[in-house]
Amino acid sequence: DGSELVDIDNYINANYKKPNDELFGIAKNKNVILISLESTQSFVINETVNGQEITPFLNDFIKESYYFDNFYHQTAQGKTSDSEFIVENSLYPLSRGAVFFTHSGNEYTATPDILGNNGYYTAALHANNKSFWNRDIMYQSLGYDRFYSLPDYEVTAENSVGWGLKDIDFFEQSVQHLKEMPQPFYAKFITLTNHFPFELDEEDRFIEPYTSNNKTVNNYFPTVRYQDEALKLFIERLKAEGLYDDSIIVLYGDHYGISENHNKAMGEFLGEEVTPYVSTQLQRVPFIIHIPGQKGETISTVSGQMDVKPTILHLLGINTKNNIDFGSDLFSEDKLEFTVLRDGSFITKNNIYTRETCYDKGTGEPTDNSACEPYIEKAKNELEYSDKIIYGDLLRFYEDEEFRNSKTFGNEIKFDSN
Ligand code: GP9
Ligand code: MN
Repeated sequence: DGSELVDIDNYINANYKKPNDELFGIAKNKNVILISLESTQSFVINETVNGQEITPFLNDFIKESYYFDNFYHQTAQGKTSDSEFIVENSLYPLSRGAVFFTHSGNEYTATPDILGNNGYYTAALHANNKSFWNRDIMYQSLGYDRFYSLPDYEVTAENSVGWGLKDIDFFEQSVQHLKEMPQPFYAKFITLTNHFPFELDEEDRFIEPYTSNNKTVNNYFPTVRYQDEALKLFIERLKAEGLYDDSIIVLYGDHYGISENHNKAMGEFLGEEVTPYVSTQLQRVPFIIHIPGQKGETISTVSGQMDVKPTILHLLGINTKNNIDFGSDLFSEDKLEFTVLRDGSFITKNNIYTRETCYDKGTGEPTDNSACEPYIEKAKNELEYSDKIIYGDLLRFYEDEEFRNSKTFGNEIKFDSN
């Protein structure tokens, strides 16, 4: 039965944060263009290599958008697929394996599903084999109407590099698909060129590589720069097609690009040793929301991929009060600054807890455990609750009448002074 879900639901309810009055529904019925930025970490934003900007387009774009500079990826072995899972379900991925493979048959209440019920057409676009990461199966469980995959693109030797179709060509060809979609649409784009080992053709190299003795780290910068160019051209196309003003554009980094194997060269680039503290801070990925007519601002609230689902839904004016979301609306005035990574590390306003050590964010040095102590149990609980949902396929009880009734009962016996 759904009794296990009732406990979890009580926890979720207690953590629910009400939406920001001014922004709730600000983008009602607008299209949503969601873009997954392959291997893009926050440290490249507003940064240079050999004196040249790494992300000139994004550096400008964030000035007219909401930019979250303390936003963490929460992925594990499922990499890109984990990021998709987290972003659209507000659940944690699994600590081993990829939930896209292991639990694709579960019931979910994912963003595409919800938006489909709210009059949206939903599509995922990615120029790779449809079965990669089991996407063709999982996307059905997430509620997608359509998956534009490899056969929907013209892929040749000339327009490919590394893992496949180059980002510029991917976006260019995707505009055609976008134009054919009924509106409002929710369209998710998954980029590819900035993928390990960061291969690039000479003609696509807008900046020179970094110069350390680590090829991976060196080559990362030109592919990030290439992706930035692809984004610039895509936005220009959206403007030309008249789609820009009718859409909110949401970008997020999927996971790290530079693993801990490259700490030495990364330390060289950053000018500081990559300690466990620095390494955790390197798990920040860009999160950007552009809303037509809104000036935007940089927001430094501690946040993670988990928070994307309720944030988007609230902007579209869709209530999330009854959802089983572990994240919360990033615009909510009482958002708790607390983000848990899949390895059990967590980040609060003033501290980072990783490898059983509590760090002070002011100094980056280990500090007394007492500052982290109150959150240790909470972090563990969240991961366990989320795992229970996935292993027990508990969201299948979500629509269940018995669960609904017990839930209503639970709510009614609470005293609410409002
Ligand atoms: C593959 C692409 C890359 O389709 O999403 O996957 P990754 O290796 O980053 O998980
Ligand atoms: Mn990826």
